[in-house]
Parts: sequence; C-alpha cells; structure tokens
Amino acid sequence: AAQNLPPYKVDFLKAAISGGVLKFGSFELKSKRISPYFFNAGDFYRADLLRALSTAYAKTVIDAHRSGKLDFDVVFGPAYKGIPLATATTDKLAELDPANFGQICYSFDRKEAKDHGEGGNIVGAPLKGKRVLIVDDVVSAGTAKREAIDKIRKEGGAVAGIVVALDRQEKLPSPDGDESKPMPSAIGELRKEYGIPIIAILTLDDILGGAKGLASEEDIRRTEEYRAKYKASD
Ligand code: OMP
Repeated sequence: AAQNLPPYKVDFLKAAISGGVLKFGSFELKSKRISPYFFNAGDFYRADLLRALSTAYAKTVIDAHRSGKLDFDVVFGPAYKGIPLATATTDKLAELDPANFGQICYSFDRKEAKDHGEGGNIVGAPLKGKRVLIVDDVVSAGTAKREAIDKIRKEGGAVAGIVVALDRQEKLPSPDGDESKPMPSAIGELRKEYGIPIIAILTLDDILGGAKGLASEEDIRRTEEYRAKYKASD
C-alpha cells in the first residue's frame, strides 16, 4: 500500500483511518455534494492521534520551508477546527526544528467579535505586518479558505501559504449549479488567485492508493466513482 508516500504520511493515513477521522458512508458536504467518504479533523481528539496529526503538519511545513517554498512568522488556525491544528503544529514545529521555529507564534480568530476586555477578533499573535501560514483541515470547494484569507488581510497580515490535511481534489462548483460541466480544481484556482503555496499532507489519490486493506472494497469502489464524477478539468 501507499508505495510513494513518505513514512510520516503513511502513519498519518493509518491514524486517520484507525481513529475514525476518515469515515466511509454517505455524507453531505458544505458544497451539497454527497460524498462516500468524509474526513473530520475534529476527531483527532485522542493524545496519540493529536500527536500523529501535529507531526504530519509540522513535517510537511518543515519540508516546504527547507525547499524554499514557504516562509512565515505566525501559524493561524481558523476557528473552530483550525485552533488545535495551529497550536499543536506550532508546538511540534519548535520541537522538530528549533533552529528555525523555536519562537514561532500562533493565533486564531473568534467567530464573534469581542467588545469588552481586550477586545478584537484575533486571539494570540497579532497579524499586522506578519507573514501568516494558515493551517486548516480540508479543501473541497475552497470557500472557507477564501474567508480565512480575507480575515487575515483585514488584520494587516500577508498570507504566506496554506497547509491542509486533505486535498479532496475536487472541481469548483459550476456557477449555474450544473455539476456535469467540466470545471478547474478548487485548490488550483486558489493557488492562482492568491499566488501562494497550498500544500496538502494527503490527497484523495493518496487515500485511494493507501486505503487498500484499510477500507472495504465496496467503500473504495464508491470513492473511485465519486472521484471520477467530481474530478477537475486541469
Ligand atoms: P472549503 O473547501 O474551503 O469550502 O472547505 C471545506 C470545509 O468542509 C472544510 O473546512 C470542512 O469544515 C468541511 N469538510 C470536512 O471537514 N471534511 C470533508 O471530507 C469534507 C468537507 C466538506 O464539507 O467539503
């Protein structure tokens, strides 16, 4: 299984399946598409799973940083699911690469602005004038990522890149709602539009390549059908 994946990605995929983070069945997505699989990053709540998650995010970030693709000052996790991703990744970055990330910072947003106490929309490191790395769970249609980018820019930060656990490799929804039309990939359009690196630990192709023996043949077949249906044109 998963011949081409580095060991830390294989470990992450195994943790996601054994921990019930990656589930097979029938799920309605934010985009209203009905998917035979769902990845719920909120289910990495056990210590061993959280550790597998932060290790995978941190190693992915360190690889991108070493290859010169990514430089940033603050790790930002959009509320709510991004908050533990950002804090755990920040801690792991400092542990695995103290020379570069020993003093790296994190922050996250509030869903509702606070008008008393310290006030403001951001908890943690201020974003003004900083290069900000967004860590989030999944890219499907890219809508939630656009919202996070807008928020960071409003705070005066510059988005340096996005790291997610899973790129579902789906096409953008067609503006007229006709899902049979060819459309470009959601993640490719985000990359072009914002000119930033967007890095996924796993793609749907990785899951299908690595899931044999970990998921049932029927679940794999339905997921392959779904992939064919919503595949991007580019
Ligand atoms: P965008 O692609 O930016 O719209 O974000 C999709 C969002 O849907 C993610 O941030 C998740 O909150 C949620 N989602 C999952 O968590 N897991 C999935 O497998 C699929 C989705 C989804 O609804 O598309």
